[in-house]
Amino acid sequence: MKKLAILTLIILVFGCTQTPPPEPVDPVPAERQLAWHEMEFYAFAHFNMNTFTNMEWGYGNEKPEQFYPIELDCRQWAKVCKEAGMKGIILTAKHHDGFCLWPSEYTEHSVKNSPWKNGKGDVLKELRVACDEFGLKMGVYLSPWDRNHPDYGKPEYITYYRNQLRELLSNYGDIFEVWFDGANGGTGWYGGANEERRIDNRVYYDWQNTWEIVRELQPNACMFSDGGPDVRWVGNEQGWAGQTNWCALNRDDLAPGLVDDLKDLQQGQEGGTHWVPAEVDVSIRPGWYYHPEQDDKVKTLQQLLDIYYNSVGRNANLLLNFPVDTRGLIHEKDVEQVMKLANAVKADFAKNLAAGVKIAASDSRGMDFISAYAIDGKTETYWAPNDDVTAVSLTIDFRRPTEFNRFLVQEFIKLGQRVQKFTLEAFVNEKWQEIASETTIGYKRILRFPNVTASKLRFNISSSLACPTISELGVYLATDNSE
Ligand code: FUL
Repeated sequence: MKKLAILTLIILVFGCTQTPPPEPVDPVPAERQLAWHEMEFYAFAHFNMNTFTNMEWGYGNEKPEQFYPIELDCRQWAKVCKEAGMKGIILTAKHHDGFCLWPSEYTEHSVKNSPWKNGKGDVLKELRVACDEFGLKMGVYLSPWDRNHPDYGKPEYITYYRNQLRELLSNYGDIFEVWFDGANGGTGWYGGANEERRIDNRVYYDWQNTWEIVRELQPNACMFSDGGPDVRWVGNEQGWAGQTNWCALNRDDLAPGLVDDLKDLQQGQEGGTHWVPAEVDVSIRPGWYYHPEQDDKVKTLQQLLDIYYNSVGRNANLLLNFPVDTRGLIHEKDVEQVMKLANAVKADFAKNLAAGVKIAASDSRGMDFISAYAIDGKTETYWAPNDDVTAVSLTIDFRRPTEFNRFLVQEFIKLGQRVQKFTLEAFVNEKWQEIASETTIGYKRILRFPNVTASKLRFNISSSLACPTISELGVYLATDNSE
């Protein structure tokens, strides 16, 4: 009875003094972007005319008859991606050479005039069925540059491009991402003109109105380009995001194919106007397209792990490309390597040593934001200190010497990205030792460092745009030993 009275009193006291959540720090992500962040790791499939001509950029004068995969199996792609822990596949529906993997009604330069399935095939449709079977999301790459089309460079081509976009976004179910490439204009076949055509990126595509089509037909899709509007290129194709990486970007200063300072893409812009997170696109082989001579150049496990930690571990999503081969399959060697990566990542994060331990915060804003929420395995709950507290720490007490070499931390990004600087300290031989000093966090940050054995770990946020909001913390002992 007495216990019940005390409990009621506690509930009353805390109930009356309930603290509201922190105010958001703008910019904040849209719902479609929040869903995108959670995908983390998904596949690019470069498969198209170039696969059969052994090219990276076809000129545009290729013949539909050259497209002839004998064992094309989108089910195999989807199975591999699913088993590798990927959440979706983005396919090159049309690359710069203009050949279409679906029977577009606006051109003859498509699968409908190829010998594949006697012109009755549709790769987009097959991919849709395969993605549905394996519970994967599907995305499309529709190259703005088209070296085949006679009207490229003229206003008529924009109508053509938009018609194709409408086809892709109307006939193949839910699309999670639309990829607008930055490579634009130059020499090409252009219906036989064989010339160089330059366009002004800023005005030619009238992007605002092209983007409207995506919003109208697929309101949940994120649009990728050098400068967003929803997801930005990371400024390199080697597989890394900046160690400092803000989701904020002064988006209106950028346009596809027109970026002056790649650093802005690698690191984002603190205080930028819009939420435009980075996506790291990189191929598992040197080329984007399949070249048999690269069969022995598939990235090693160590290279792939570095890519994973330098993308997913640095507040970016990882879009890993498979150059689908001439049979129409993801090559055995690529499958082998991506599975090595998947197994290593799984092993690295098999056991969160911070789950269920004692955790204490130097400040907390109340019952709904206690430090235990940072280690409850749920990203919807978070720890936050009081409003004006921007330097604050969380101490994890393992109660016994514990060995670890990875630290994972996530901000509750619904309220914006806030943390500007943080350090990690380990309590070793009765003394605090700094083991890392870093800048941003964002959706997810993972640190790799040499093995440390400590009884406590202190996570210090030393500066933040407003009080920090931390949704998850993880401490792990990875076996791969990469740093
Ligand atoms: C680049 C393109 O030019 C490459 O061919 C490839 O598609 C890559 C993903 O984007 O800009």
